Amino acid sequence: MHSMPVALTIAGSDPSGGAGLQADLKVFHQRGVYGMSVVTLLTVQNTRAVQNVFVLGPEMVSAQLDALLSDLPCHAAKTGALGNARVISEIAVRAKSFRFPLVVDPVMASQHGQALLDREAVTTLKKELFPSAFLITPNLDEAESLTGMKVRDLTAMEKAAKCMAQDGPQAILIKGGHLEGDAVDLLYAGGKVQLFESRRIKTAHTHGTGCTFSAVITAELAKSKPLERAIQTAKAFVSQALESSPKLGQGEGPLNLFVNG
Ligand code: PXL
Repeated sequence: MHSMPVALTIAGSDPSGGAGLQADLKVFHQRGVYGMSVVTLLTVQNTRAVQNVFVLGPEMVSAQLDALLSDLPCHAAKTGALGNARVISEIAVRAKSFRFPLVVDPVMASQHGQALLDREAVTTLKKELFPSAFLITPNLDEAESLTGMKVRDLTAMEKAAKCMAQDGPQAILIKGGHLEGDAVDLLYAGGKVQLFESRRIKTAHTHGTGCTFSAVITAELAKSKPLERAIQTAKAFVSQALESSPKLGQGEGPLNLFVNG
């Protein structure tokens, strides 16, 4: 364990503080990890809707990254919403020399369905960034976009994970949160399949669930925890955070990021 574990999020801004880089930083802090952030895009949003998205120029993204990594330590990083192919390419060039695990959360849309990634950028994500990823964490919709397969049950999840492994990430975790029944996630790593189950929690307040989940995993990796432990911690954290969501705002509110998971 590092004396002060440090994690980095490369993600979009959600000014409502429930998702995006704001959620990531809160989660890093809550898990005892010093958090840094590189902004890729700005959203104008509240719990009701995303009103606008502005993607930064790739040179601004890479300049932020270079400023941080030429100065501060970093023990794990994650990516969230990346906006477009040019931003992804800039990050991918640098990710080749990361000496710490990179978690790629292939965010494609906001909670309300607003696109946070161009269609053409999906190919760039797969071809350029996935080879440097330690872990990718697609949900069912993202797994479908990434593979062109229908992914709605465990058998298809296993097939899709094996398909995505060919793009180069060391581990693939497909989140089954939108399956019928219990939430079952499927991990494919080192040629092995493993399932992680948790109870389904009924709540309208799910804004930032995916960001929170991948941020907990990244924080645990920054503390040198093994991947399976990190996933278990993330599932427990998200379950508790959903169960005790503070019901803020008039739309789909944030989770309770004060839990101990
Ligand atoms: O949860 C996906 C996500 C990621 N990044 C930003 C978002 C959202 C969802 O709303 O706003 C900036």
